[in-house]
Amino acid sequence: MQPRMWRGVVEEYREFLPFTDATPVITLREGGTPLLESRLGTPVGLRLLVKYEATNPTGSFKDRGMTVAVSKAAEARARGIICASTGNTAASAAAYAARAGLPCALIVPASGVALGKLVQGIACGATIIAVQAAFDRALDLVREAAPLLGLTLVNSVNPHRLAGQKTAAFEICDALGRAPQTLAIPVGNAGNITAYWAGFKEYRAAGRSKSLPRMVGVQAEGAAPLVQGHPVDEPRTVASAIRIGRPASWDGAMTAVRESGGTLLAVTDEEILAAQDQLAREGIFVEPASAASVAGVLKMGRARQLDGEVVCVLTGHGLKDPEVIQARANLPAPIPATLEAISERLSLG
Ligand code: AN7
Repeated sequence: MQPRMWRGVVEEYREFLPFTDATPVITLREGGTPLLESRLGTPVGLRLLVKYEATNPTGSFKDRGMTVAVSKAAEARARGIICASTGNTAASAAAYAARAGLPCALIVPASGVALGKLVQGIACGATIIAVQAAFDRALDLVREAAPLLGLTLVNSVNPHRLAGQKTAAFEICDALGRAPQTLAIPVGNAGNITAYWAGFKEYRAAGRSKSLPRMVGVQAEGAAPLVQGHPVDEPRTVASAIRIGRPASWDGAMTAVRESGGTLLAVTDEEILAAQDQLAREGIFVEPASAASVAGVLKMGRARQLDGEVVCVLTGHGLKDPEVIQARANLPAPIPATLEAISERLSLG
């Protein structure tokens, strides 16, 4: 038998990416993530599939863009990379910088970044700088600082990030043999929805899929600038990854929704946490930001605003944010290590 191994998004989709023979491929063999059937669509009459991006090397979709951005930085002989982040971009940048042997600086909000994301940066040897501000200010800062410091900015304002992230749309089309009817996705800085839409269009133009999906972008109610039509100064939501008030790819998100005949909607923190629980009860553990896409689809399904087949993007792993689960469920108190004590604990009633 021919040996076969997933090669990572650059080698799998090289013809769609800005690589030449001179570009080193900095990869952790990201991508190739599962498309899973979920039971949650049934009660609202939907066929619900989820693209489980948590199985990427650092546990989020960010790795797809980071492999491209860091490869291009290495090609350009960058001194190092820098980003602002609500957590997942930071974890991914740290891992790919380590892979490339490049220094990495992470500027993060002093409060609200999930612990599981910060420790990834520490473990990979990045320099972490916590600033007394929210994400939007941190992004302004790194956009100014990067050229002054001679560092490559790897936030999604770097077009190589979006080029890599569009490979998720390719994978969905490859798995289904066509584009889905509807694609639902959580929206923070709006890079991912922009990248998916570009991916679906490019794949159709290349003759690799025949249709385009309707794009549904979901924001958290307290951090929903695109839904409200204006920036939000103090974004608030339990979904810390998408606690963003001034999305950098604002126009990209609006274009995706308009061109695809889609929509934007907001969901409450309660709806987000309920969707996170429901997904976990079928074995799919995601962080709150990811559950927003499912919460939005279930909301639209109940209101009979959606039918047919929907693919929800589940952007990041639940393991990164244990505090959010712990806040709602106590860990069990220890009992004596005896058969009797265990039987007693397991007996219902
Ligand atoms: C799990 O890591 O912005 O709309 O700095 O971590 O492309 O911003 C994370 C965003 C969705 C939103 N789900 O994607 C960061 C950061 C998860 C995320 C989003 C993020 P974009």
